[in-house]
Amino acid sequence: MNDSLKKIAEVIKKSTSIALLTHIYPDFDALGSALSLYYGFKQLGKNVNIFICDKLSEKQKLLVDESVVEKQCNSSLFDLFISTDTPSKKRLGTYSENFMKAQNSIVLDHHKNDGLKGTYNYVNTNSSSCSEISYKLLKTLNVRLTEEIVSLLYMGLSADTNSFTNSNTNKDSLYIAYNLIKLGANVSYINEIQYKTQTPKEIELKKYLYNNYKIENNIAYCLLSYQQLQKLGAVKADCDFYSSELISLQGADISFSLIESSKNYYEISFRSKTGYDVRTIAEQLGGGGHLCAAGAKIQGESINYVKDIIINTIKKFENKI
Ligand SMILES: [Mn+2]
Repeated sequence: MNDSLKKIAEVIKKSTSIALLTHIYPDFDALGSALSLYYGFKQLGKNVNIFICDKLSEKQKLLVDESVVEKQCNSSLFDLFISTDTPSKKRLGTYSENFMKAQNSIVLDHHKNDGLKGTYNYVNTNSSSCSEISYKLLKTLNVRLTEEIVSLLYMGLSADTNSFTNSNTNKDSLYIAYNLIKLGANVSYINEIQYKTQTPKEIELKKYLYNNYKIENNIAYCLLSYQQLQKLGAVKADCDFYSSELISLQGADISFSLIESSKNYYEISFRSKTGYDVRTIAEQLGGGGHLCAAGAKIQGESINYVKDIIINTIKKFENKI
């Protein structure tokens, strides 16, 4: 059951020290939704810290000030925990215990909930991004929407709609984008970094993708072992574009990337064309997400063994919606 943003704003106003969390392997929406709140709460005079377990990609570091992110979380210093863009406890990674044990907590999300519950919850699966929810919350709190804040929100909104091309693009997401631009979001810089910049590493990673992807019936995929990942000098976040790049292939209805992020630990990212549901497939593998973009994390003895599990799961559950 959802609490109103007004109620959530009251809880935030009453708190003094806030810990902000978001999901493991944060994407731009995770960063936009959490960091915009970070700067907003600072304005309200709160003591606020943001904790993220994983390393940011090279591109993310061009749009986000990584130096504000902290690693060591001492729960006793906070009277409120807030998680953004995260549907399950598992997705909070090493901070899940801090969140679960918190006296006072808030879940803000736009995924179908997968068990993560706060003392207060605002989950809206009709929102294209969690950044949209952060925007509404900051407005409810009467925070001054600075250029820095609206740029972070626009970054998240634009990323989760894939620059307003995904099926979650609608009049609401475009109207919020319009407002963010009106308030000074640095659209051209964000677009330049998100969609028009290729770092040398990204080109190497694209080469790897196009030399190694496979297409089996209507499924396009690419495997990347831990050894390869290290050889490419990349972290998992650098390869987040793989599944969306593959779904653009003609004939592919479902795509996935399978990345061994550390020895025998695999990250799967799914994409689908309209009419296919990858959330159900990800859920079968212990993950979650949206109809057209989902993910899961599994352990396995070899990359090919895990790949077979995924393909079999897709074949079993790919029924058109
Ligand atoms: Mn999101």
